[in-house]
Amino acid sequence: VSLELQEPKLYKMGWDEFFRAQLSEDERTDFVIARVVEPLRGLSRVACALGEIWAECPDGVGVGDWVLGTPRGAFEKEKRLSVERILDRKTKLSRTAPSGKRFEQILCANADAAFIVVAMTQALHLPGIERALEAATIGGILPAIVLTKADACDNSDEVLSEVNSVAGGTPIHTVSVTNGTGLDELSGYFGMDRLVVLLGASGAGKSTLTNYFIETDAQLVSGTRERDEKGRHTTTARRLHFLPGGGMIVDSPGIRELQLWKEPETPTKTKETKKARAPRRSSRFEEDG
Ligand SMILES: Nc1nc2c(ncn2[C@@H]2O[C@H](COP(=O)(O)OP(=O)(O)OP(=O)(O)O)[C@@H](O)[C@H]2O)c(=O)[nH]1
Ligand SMILES: [Mg+2]
Repeated sequence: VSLELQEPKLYKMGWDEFFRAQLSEDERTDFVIARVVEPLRGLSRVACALGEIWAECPDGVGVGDWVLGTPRGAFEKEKRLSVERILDRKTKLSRTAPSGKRFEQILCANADAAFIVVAMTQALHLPGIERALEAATIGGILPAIVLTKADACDNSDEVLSEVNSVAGGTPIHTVSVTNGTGLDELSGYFGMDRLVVLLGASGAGKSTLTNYFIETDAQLVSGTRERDEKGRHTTTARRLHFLPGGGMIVDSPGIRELQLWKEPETPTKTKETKKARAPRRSSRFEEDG
């Protein structure tokens, strides 16, 4: 399958010169290019010029990754891709996996913007917001803070000024899906086929926002506990969705803890240095549950 034939569809999925430039001459003629929409154990879901298909992906693949593979069997019929390699990432949102110190977990690859989603009705956790901002910035992603459930908040000014104190100039948007307010302001982030990843605690309203933008009820939503407004970890997988008007959104499971990932130091060759163990590959399935 030639690249030229695939590209009109790929551009709508965020394909650009950054990724194109990584392909060799051979890879421009014989391979299928796809974007990972849902990494799963075993086969993952990827979107390509033919639509959404199954793919065998290497370990360490993240939602949003661009991959390159060969069709297995009769491509049209079997619709299965054998992925050969993951293209270099333009941006990366990652953290240290919740259970251990040696895993890098990819929360999203190649996102253009990150919405740090915070419910105005939940107790604010300012250090969490700061860490999310830092993770986005380190990964090369434009962050924005989205304060949700404005309709159910009676101390908006207070919340806004507290969040403002840690925002460091990051844009803050106050929205309500219930009332339909503030949402138009967010549309700009999806323009030009860009990818926005949602990050935030359980119950913050990420899936509700996702459903609003994709104009379906694809993502399950459930109520928060009355006692403390905490969520129930309803979303359990990372999934990329296409907006009807262009652009993409990644809904994520609620984050309990966002520990920044640090690359292990590369060992210098001195007498004392023992052979440093390579870090284990990212566990893409480890979630806060
Ligand atoms: N009043 C009000 N409630 C909202 C709004 N947006 C979401 N909610 C409610 O908040 C609760 C949690 O919403 P979800 O979208 O499931 O939250 P989530 O961030 O996806 O949660 P997890 O999947 O557990 O991480 C649901 O009961 C929603 O109906 C809003 O704008 N106003
Ligand atoms: Mg959810």
